[in-house]
Amino acid sequence: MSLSLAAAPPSSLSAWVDEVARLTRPDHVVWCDGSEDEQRRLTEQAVRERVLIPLNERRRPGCYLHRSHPGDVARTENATFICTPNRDQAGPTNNWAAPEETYRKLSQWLRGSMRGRTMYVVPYLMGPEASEFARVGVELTDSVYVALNMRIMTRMGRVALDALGESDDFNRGLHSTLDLSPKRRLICHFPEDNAVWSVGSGYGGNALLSKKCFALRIASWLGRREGWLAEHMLILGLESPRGDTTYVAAAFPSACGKTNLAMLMPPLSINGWRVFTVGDDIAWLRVGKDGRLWAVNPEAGYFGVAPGTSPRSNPNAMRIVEHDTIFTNVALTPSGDVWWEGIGFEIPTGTVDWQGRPCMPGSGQPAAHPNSRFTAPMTNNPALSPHANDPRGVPISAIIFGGRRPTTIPLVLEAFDWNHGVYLGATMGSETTAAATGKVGVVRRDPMAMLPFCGYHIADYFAHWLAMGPHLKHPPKVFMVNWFRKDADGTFLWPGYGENLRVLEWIVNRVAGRGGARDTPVGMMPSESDLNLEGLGISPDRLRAALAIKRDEWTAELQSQDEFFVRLNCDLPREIEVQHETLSAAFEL
Ligand code: OXD
Ligand code: MN
Repeated sequence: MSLSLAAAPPSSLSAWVDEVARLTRPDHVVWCDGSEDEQRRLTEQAVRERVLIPLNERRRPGCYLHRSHPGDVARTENATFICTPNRDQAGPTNNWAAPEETYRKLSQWLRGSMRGRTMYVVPYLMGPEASEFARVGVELTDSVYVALNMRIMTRMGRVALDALGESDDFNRGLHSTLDLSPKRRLICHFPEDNAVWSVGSGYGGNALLSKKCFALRIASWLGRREGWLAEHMLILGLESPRGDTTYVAAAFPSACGKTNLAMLMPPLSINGWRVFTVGDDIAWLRVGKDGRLWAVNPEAGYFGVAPGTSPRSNPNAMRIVEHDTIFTNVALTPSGDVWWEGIGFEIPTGTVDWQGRPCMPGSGQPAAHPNSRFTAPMTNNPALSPHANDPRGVPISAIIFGGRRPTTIPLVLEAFDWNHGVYLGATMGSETTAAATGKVGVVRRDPMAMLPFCGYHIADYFAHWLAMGPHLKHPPKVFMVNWFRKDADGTFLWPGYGENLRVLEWIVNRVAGRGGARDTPVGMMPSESDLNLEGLGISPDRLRAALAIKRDEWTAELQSQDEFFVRLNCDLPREIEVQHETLSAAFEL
């Protein structure tokens, strides 16, 4: 075993690295320092080993394509476990396994698993340097693809070891791809040990342990213990024509355009507004000394879904992926460029699909995998917020919950108060797509978009949200939005994309105490005249339909919420029940 040390780690870190190396038996152990020189060396090695395919250097400088194992293309929720001393701590929405037994089983799988391989020691910092929010993680991985992605997604290397100093307070992440067999694939979280062991998958959400595993599942546990929140939220700054900026955090389940909203480009018809991205996926939130809620994006890069990304849907993302980007499972054109469904131009003749096979247009097989991705540094973003690296974070004035709902949920509504806002988040849902379930139009409840990411009992999670309220002297206002309501013909009522800024403008006005609203049983809502509709050309009928509250739809909604609560089979906080009862009474149910 050869060892190259770029920095002096604390002895507890070295001892743990040695212990894992004794178990997994790598030929080499490489400590990553995060330098450009190291990135060049690892990239060259990945190209030699055919893990990365270089793209056309003129068209996409510094860009590479990775093709994953065809059976390893997405997060595997059924193989994801929370390992707490007792099952109840994980709650009814998580898979649970006993910690000791799981360590024993995985240790057997891992024995000698890195023979003939290199083990990369990847220290990383989540959150800006010198920030109260920041936490250190160290991932030990036998995948050079993971090491290179981690360098984009986090502040990786020396900076993390410096932040760690002599402390042994860091997330211990152990990752081995084994033979990528789904039969030996497990992603196990040990919240009490601040540890994650992930085996048998090289896919982002399973293998980049900083992201869903540490920054959401483990961090949500730490947040509950320490009085803060780790959320599946984008953060954006909205600069008004007057020059003041309002920061908003927003939670949406997958496939609801979260990255697009985080990078929204104001339409030409709305003058003077600018949107800045702080984060596109994860927010860590704390109560500041001033009684406001402050947030950082713990990540340093974007792991975005490629299909559907186009100059129309997300012009900033198209600029972001022009250089220094790793693409995973997209199609490759004959000129060495990338292509995916919905990119906005025809597929070039001779393109090969995500598995390297000739594309057969008309075969029904997509050229890019539907979950193909780009990994790009946030510094590529032309709309990056100047506060993305601010150790203090940004003050959040509004929290937005949203989902894909063809009926029922209006374009926008505002919660009456914090507790009502928590109820809106707790009852969030989104329509599943045919691709995901085989069934269209089924609403999957996804509280705060955290169903797959909450590292502990979901009822305790609601209680934690409610308990944050009294600590917030100036709580953010809470909103619910729905860009996806349809008419009877199945056509979207609201144009979406950049036009969503009109809804954000109303939200900013409400936060500033300016915008008008009327009370309805479900929350406060704008009238037509409260929204800036200049240059939009939406008919009054369609707008009315987008804002409508229909009793029959809400009767079904409340019943579906009831079914969800029953399925949770747990002690919901009384306050959530009170909100539900109040709403039912308002509809005289
Ligand atoms: C993601 C997800 O990859 O939510 O961000 O699945
Ligand atoms: Mn996500």
